[in-house]
Amino acid sequence: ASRDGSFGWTKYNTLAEIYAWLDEILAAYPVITESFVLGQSFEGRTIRGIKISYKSNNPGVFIESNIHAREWITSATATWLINEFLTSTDELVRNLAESHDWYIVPVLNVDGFVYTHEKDRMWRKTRQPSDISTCIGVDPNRNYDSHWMENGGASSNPCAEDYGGPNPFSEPEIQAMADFVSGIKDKINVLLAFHSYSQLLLSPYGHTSEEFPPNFDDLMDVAQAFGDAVESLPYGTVYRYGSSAGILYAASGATIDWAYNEQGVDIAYTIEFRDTGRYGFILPPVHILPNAEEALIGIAALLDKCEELGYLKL
Ligand code: 0X9
Ligand code: ZN
Repeated sequence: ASRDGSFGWTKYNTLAEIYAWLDEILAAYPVITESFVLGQSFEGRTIRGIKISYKSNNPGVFIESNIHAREWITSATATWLINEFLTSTDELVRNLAESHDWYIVPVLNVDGFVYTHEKDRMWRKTRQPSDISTCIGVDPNRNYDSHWMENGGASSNPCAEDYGGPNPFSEPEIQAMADFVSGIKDKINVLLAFHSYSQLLLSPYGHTSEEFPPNFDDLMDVAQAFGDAVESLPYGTVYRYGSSAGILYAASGATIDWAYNEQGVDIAYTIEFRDTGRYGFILPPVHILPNAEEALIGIAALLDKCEELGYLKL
């Protein structure tokens, strides 16, 4: 089956389909791409990623996707981006693809993702049982050891959707992510965490709205570049931006805050994709291509602004 025929981004794919497609891509572009493994999930699945690198000494961009199981638009978008970076003949895309090293994990919460396909479409968390409750799973985006459980940014109730876990890194998926990213942190200039929905670009901090990160003005300039670029497309889609705790709600122990605070990644955002609530997590597949195109154009503008502000130095 041709990649375009079987994986045309007209439907949402299962983990098995995504991994089979990844293998085809890796086989088709053996020089440019490299497979990597973050580790194993609680249920024993492999958490896979792909590195795309056209030349040495490029700034690094890490994309984490589908940490929340039900946010299917994120892995659909991440896989489309991988395909564009490898196959597009558009000048803007070629330049974007070839002037950065890309580390892309299409599905981080693999157990939860499979569960959304097989049992409960609205599942969010991991699938590890609790010692103190019959409720299952931890919110993986509350499980990092940066301001873990602070300021009401996560729940200590195992039945809550934002349960932070019994301790930081209780979830093997998050421990694996932390181990991998900390091992290459000097190569990572920008980290983007894909989520849905609400059309937002969220910067650190998540744990408090009382304080702002040292380079907050730059983070907002970069976010505005993303927003302006997306809005200029024919769809006219509007993204709002601000700090996570400032414009959304307190969320402590999230990926971007850990990357920013503990790993020295100075540019880190949570991107909440389409829509603004009409369909929410159950976004019809007809949105995949326009959402992905917005992500591409937005990320291109975001990285241009990062370059201009001096954030892509090696
Ligand atoms: O609550 C979350 O984890 C994210 N929203 S979602 O609807 N996709 O669950 C927002 C997290 C943003 N906060 C930080 N990154 N700190
Ligand atoms: Zn999410």
